[in-house]
Amino acid sequence: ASQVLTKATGETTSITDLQFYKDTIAGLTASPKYLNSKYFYDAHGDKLFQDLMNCEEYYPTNCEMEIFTNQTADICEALIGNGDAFDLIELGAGDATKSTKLLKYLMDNKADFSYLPIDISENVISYLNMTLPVILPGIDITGLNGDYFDMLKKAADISDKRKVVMFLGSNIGNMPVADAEQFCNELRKHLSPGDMVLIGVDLKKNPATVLAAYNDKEGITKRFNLNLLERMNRELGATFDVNQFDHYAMYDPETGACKSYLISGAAQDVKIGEETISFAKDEYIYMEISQKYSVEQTDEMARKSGFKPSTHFSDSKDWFLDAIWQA
Ligand code: AVJ
Repeated sequence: ASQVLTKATGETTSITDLQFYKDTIAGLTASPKYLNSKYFYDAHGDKLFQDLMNCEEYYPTNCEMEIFTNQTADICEALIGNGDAFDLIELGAGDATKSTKLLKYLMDNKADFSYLPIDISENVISYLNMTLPVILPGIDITGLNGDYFDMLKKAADISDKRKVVMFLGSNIGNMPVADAEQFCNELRKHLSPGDMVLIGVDLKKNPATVLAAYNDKEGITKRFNLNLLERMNRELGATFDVNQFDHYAMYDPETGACKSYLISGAAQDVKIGEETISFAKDEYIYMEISQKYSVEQTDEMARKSGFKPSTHFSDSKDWFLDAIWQA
């Protein structure tokens, strides 16, 4: 029998109507099997990602934090431009630790802006709506929970001010290159001349450094991946035994693709809603890509999608790039 869920509103839905369920079944009945890493971020996943950002091997957050700490004024002055009021929209805001550096500078310097964080995690948006006004009294914040472009449209409906879109933390890396290009194209279509983008990109570097960041010794990345199976158990009533799956990460320095897989330790069947998914021993589920770019490739992607690449900000090791693109 199909399971029925009761939403916070009291409304009931069948799990088979959930987008999460539909995407899960599509991925696990495909060959080879895959899952969408955007579903990593439930409350447990948010916490595990926090732990990851604090772990020794995961360098991107520290690099971008160094950029935002040492070059706050230069970055903010570029965003403020001629001083006209603007909407500062952040795609995938997370805990906003990095952007808070910029927000604080903008508040201290009386910049005329509204902050519109967008995130796939409901948990993240309610947290930001509650905590940011405490940390930054007087901030004009409207958190939007949902997919990037749906929420970008909503943001455009709320206001017609100049838009500055931040897409930080190498979130763009969670798309294969072709999808990233298409994403930037679509982003450009949602913007007008005068608008700009601040994008954070993880750069190609020593392959061992990259691989270690996605294969940490403590096994946080493994738990981060396994959490998606546990989330299916929690939300979709799936029957995954996570002890029957192992994590495998690889980095290809030629293409810059860093990929994560879960490998089935045994032949096994897993029930999800009305479906039974069979795994062969050693079969993989493709979980996530974290694509790395060169600086030149980043500029190239901007141009291809109709932006003018302008200022580059990077850390002292040149491991990470925050770039400004003009619409
Ligand atoms: C949040 C997408 C930037 O790909 O580096 C961290 C997520 N995955 N470790 C990344 C992640 C495994 C992270 N992003």
